[in-house]
Amino acid sequence: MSITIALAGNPNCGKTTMFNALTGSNQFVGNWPGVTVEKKEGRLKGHKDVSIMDLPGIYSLSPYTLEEVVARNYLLHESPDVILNLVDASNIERNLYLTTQLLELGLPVVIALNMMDVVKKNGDKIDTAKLSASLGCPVVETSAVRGEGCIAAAEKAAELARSGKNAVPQHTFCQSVETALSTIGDLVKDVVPQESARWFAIKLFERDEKVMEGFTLSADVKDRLESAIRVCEETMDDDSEGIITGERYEYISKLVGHCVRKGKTGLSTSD
Ligand code: BGO
Repeated sequence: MSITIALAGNPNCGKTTMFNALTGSNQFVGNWPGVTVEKKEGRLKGHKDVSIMDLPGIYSLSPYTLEEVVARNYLLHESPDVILNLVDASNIERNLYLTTQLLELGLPVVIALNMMDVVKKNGDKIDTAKLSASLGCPVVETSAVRGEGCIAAAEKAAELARSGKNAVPQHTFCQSVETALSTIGDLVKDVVPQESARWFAIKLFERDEKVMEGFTLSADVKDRLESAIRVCEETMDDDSEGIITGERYEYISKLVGHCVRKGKTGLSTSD
């Protein structure tokens, strides 16, 4: 079975370095259809049947930049077999914001916890087993610049894809949001793919216009959807997008508090 691994991560997390370590000179560069965003694809070294698709560096799966739209359209419509999510471990809190969204897509996900050399140099400790259990996906430590752990992370991703085990997101929002998501999920269950139903429900809750445009919903369904969102917004006294963003950050902050122990220097690659 041939496997396609989608490489996803924030800008500057080390994705180019990782992509080169994984593919060597075996890569093809072009543009994503219709846009001037670079598209890179290559074969995993030593594995003729595993290809790596490098996605644009993004902070979120929102619809606000060309890169985000290209990346999410690829993940939703081209069905890669697995996502290899590169996380800059020295900026873990910021990077996990994208991770929480990738986990909701219903695809298998492996996290490559990159820049581990920086983390170790700073004297920080990350409990990767706890992080993996908390997020619901495997975590592999890497240092792309040293070539450490890269192939192992990609091989883990290929193995997970072959096993067919999708990520099971462990994060839930507060009761009021979950009630709205459940109502929205029921309203659109016949038109959204089952495996990515949670991601779609969240995007519809956020009134993501690009997602909304992708469906032909009756006026009655649209009204019921809007009223489910409004009830939650009134309860929470915030707009729906702000509610989701706020809860994601709160969740990530707690998660990092449980899994990361800071050393003395507190430096990251962005310092
Ligand atoms: C420069 N560890 C460390 N320490 N650095 C890493 C690692 C790692 O595991 N992985 C990548 N880097 P990209 P995106 C640089 O270019 O792959 C470094 O945007 C410099 N350049 O070497 O480009 C990598 O594709 C001058 O650093 O990331 C690169 O995701 C001084 O992280 C940077 C210091 O990697 C971004 C670093 C002129």
